[in-house]
Amino acid sequence: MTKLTDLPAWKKLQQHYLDTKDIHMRELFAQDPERYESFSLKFHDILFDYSKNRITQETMDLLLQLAEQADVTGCRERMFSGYPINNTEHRAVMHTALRNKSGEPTYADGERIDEEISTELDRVKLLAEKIRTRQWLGHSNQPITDVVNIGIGGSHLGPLMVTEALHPYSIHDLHIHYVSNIDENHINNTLETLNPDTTLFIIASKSFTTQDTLVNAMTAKDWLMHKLESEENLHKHLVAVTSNVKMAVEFGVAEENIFKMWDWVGGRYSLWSAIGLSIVISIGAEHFDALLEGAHDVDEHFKTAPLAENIPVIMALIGIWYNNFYNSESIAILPYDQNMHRFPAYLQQADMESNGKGCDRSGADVDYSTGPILFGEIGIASQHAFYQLLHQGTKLVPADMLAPISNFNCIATHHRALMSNIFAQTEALMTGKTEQEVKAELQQQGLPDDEIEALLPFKIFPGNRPTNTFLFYTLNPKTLGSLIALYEHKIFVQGIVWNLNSFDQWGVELGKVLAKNILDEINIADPVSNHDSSTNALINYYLSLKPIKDPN
Ligand code: G6Q
Repeated sequence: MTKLTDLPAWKKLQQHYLDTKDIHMRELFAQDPERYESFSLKFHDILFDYSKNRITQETMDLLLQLAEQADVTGCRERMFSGYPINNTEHRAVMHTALRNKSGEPTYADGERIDEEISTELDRVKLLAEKIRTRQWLGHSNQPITDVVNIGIGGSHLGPLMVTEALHPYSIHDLHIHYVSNIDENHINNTLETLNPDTTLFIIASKSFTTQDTLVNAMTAKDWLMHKLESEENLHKHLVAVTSNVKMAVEFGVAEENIFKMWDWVGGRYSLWSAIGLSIVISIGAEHFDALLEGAHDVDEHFKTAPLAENIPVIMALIGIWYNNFYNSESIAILPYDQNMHRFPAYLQQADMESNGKGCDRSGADVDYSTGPILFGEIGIASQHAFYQLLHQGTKLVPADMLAPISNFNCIATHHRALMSNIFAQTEALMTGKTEQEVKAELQQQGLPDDEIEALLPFKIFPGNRPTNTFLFYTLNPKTLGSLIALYEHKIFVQGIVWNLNSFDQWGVELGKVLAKNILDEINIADPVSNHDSSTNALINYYLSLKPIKDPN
C-alpha cells in the first residue's frame, strides 16, 4: 500500500498549497460570482455552505483524487459490509446497522445482526413507554419521576447531548439526569433532590468494568438500599445497558432489566443502541425512530452520492486540507443553538478519540499530522469570549458554524438577532477589514491623523479565516440524527485518508492502569517512593493530610 505522503495527489496538493496559499478568499469571491453555487450542497433540510474556505475548484479536484487514491470508497464498502475493520480489536464497525431502516439484512463479521438489533430496540421502547406512561412503578407503587443515567465517555456524552438538543421534544414531567464523574460532587448534587421511591437508575456501561461508572453505581445502590432494604425492591429501580450481562446480574440488576450491546458498536458510536435508553425515555419511541431515520438517510447518502457531492467526504477533505497542508492544529465547532450546547463536547470525543493517533493501521509511526484538536462552545457565547483569537490571533482555526433557521418556540426578535450574528461572523472572518477600510472609518469618525496611525494595527482584521456553515430548518430529531451521522462519516473518511484505525482507543488505557495501581497505594496509605519525584511527592502530600476517613 502506498504511503499517504507518496500518493500522487498528496504531492500535487503540496505544490498546489504553495501556489495558492496567499490568495485571499475576498479575491476568490470577487472573481467568481457563482462561488456559493459551486461550493454548497443541500441534503434534505440541511444546507452545507463550504464556499468560505481557502479552496478553488482545483483544490477540490485534487482532494477528491486523494480520497480516491486512499481508497475511501473501498474502505466504506468494507465498513458497511461488516468486515472487521477495527483491526486491533478484531471487530466489525456496525453502528450504521443500528439505524438501518432499509429492511435489508445486516451482518457483522459474517453473522446476521439485524434481528437482534430490532428485538433489543423493541425492548428499549417498551421500557421507555412504561416509564413515560407511569406504568413502571417503584417499590412503593409510585411512578418514576426521575431517571439517572450513570455512565461515562461513549455511555454518557451521546445520550446527554441528544437529550439536551431535543429538549423541546422531551416529556416535561419526567426528569432525566446524567452522572458520569467519579468525583462525588456529581452524584451527590444529583441525589440531593431525588426520592429513592420514584427514581430509576440506568447503569450504562458496555464493559461493566469502568471504574467511574461502577463506583457511581455502587453509591446509587447504597442510596437506594437505605430506603428499599431488599434486593427485590431494588430491581424496580435499577436497569443496565451492557454487553457484560453476568457482571450486571452480579451487581444486582435483574436479568430481564438488562439491555444488550454488542462488540461491533464502539462506545462513542453507541447512542443509536440501547445506550440511548435515556433518550428514548426522554423523547419517546417515535422521535427516537426519527433520530435513527435521519442518521440512516445520511448513511445512504454517504454510501451512494458521488464523492464530489458527498457531504461527509467534502467535510473530511476540507479538514485534511487545513490540517495537513496549512498545518492548522485545531477546529472549532460553534453551534448557534442553545440546545446544542453539548454538541462540541460530544464531537470532541467522537473525533479526538477516533483520530487522535500516531501510528497507522499497520502499527508504523505516521509522518504527517492526524486528528485535529477539536473544541467549541455555543457560538453566541463564544463571540464574547474566544472569537478574538479566531479573528485576529496568529493561528488558523477553521470553524464549523451551525444554526436552525427557526426554533420550536421561535421568538422573531431573538431569532433574527441570532441569525444576524452567525451571518456577520462568517462574513467578518472571511472578509476581514483592510488598512484602507479602517483608515477611512476612523477618518469618518473625525479622529486626528496621529491617533489613527496609533490605532490602525489594532483595528485591522486579516480575514481569510475559513468557515463551514450548516443551516437547517429546526433542530428536530431527524435533522439531529443526520447532523451526527455527517460528522461520524467525516471522521471515518479522515481516518481512512490518514490510514488510522478510528475505532480503537488504546490511548486511554495507560492512565486507567496507573490510576488503579495508585488507588491501591492510597488505600494502603503508606508513603510511596516508586514513582517519579513529583508523583511521589503529590501522593505523599495528599496522604499526609489524611483527607478522608475510610467509611469501613
Ligand atoms: C468510547 C470509549 C469510551 C467508553 C467509556 C465507557 O468509544 O470506548 O469512552 O465509552 O470508557 O466505557 P463503558 O461503556 O464500557 O463503561
